[in-house]
Amino acid sequence: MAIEKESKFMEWFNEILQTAEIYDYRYPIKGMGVWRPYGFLMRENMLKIIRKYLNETGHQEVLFPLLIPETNLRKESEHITAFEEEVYWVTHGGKDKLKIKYALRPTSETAIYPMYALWIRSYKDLPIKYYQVVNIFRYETKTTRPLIRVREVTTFKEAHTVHATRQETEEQIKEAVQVYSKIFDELALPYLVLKRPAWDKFAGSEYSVAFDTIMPNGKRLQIGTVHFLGQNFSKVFEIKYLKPDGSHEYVYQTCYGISSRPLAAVIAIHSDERGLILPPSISPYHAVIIPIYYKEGKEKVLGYSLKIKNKLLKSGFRVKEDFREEETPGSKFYFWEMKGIPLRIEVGMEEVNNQSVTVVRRDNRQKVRVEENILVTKIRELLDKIQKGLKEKADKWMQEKIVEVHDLRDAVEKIGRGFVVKTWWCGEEKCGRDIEDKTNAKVFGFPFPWEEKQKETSSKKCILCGKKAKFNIFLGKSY
Ligand code: P5A
Ligand code: ZN
Repeated sequence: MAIEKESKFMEWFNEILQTAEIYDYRYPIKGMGVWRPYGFLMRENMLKIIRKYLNETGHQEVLFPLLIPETNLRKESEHITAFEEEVYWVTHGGKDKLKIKYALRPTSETAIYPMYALWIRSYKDLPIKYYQVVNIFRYETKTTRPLIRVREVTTFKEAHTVHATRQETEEQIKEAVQVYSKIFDELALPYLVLKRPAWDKFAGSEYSVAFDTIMPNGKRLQIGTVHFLGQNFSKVFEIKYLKPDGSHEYVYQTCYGISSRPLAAVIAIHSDERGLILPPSISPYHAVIIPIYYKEGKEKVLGYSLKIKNKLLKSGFRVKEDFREEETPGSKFYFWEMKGIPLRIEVGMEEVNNQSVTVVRRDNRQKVRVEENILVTKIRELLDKIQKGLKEKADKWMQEKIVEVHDLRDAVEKIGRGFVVKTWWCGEEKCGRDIEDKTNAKVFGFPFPWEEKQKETSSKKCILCGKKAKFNIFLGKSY
């Protein structure tokens, strides 16, 4: 790649999306882009991982309409106040002006909850753990960026759960955090799990927990959020249930969501100067087979390449062969390295004669000769190593991006140099907001769950007012 990733991150990012043919952002509506086949496969693989972890914890998939009547969207006041400026409205059906205009869902609470009110009658109907995978629309006012801040989020995975008690709902938050942790681990992403400060919670929630990662330029990217809604929505949508004792109570709710952002983070964090490095978990192909031959060996080399391919396909690997005649092996190496395929399998006459292949890792470019009789085991082992190696490297990288500071000037200086700072805060909202103003940065929040992580705080002081600290916070620039 011609552009340097850390210093000119956004340019680098735009270039890689184009060159690797992932997502084309030149669609003639701002904030909307096109998934190309290669990106589509990455998106599919990510979706499979998310569905796997949601399904195995008892979440069930549903599908609601795209349009929400204005009257419903307006019911929860905090929610509509926050989303008002971001809603796309459908005002006409053909030539007819609609009596009640419809919103293109900016998120689906107000689409789903009126139906929950119809479905939920008694405690026997609870809990409900539904999710859907849909596109949502937000007329974002901040600078839009491909995959990171779009106006059409094309693969929004949103879960909406309903519970009988506050206690059970708190447990659900923990389950969601666990599920999301597993998902991001499998994407080999480094992340912080933080409870957001009150002034930055999801509109309509009691509190929000967010997963944050750090991009190569030092900016925080929120890659997923989990919200405790309490009874805020159930009270306005009249979602009540009959308790075993015969009385009625409003239900408690949570919701949580993931967009295309984790994919942006995967692309950004693991790649190097040669292009993408994809974790095997979401790479469109685990391995690409490249034949190397001169005129005489062609048939034998191609035949053996196909044999290897079929063997790997049968064992469940995603494999592609590149038999293009018009390209040299060298240019194919270069091409698939840029595309980030974890393993390159080279097959030449020597390999044919020795019933073996040569395998090259994308992450560290190590080359090994692998006998055909142990091919499947060896490929699995190499992919595991790459997967784990990427996660470890990324975790370490992120830790190095976080530095501890104890005074405001130091914080400003470190943030200016592309770091995220770890510091302490008294817990007063006014103080927190002043910290944001004075550092021209955002308070990301404090570690979740808080109770288990506050030991080291007792001896610390608030970075602004100097009073006894209550929270260890993270602070930095943000998308
Ligand atoms: C949770 C799911 C919600 O909308 N309702 C249903 C809740 N939460 S959220 O925080 O507003 O969004 C969830 C995640 O989506 C990402 N995200 C976006 N990604 C790309 N472009 C956007 N315009 C955009 N808006 C939100 C964030 O990662 C967020 O965590
Ligand atoms: Zn303070």
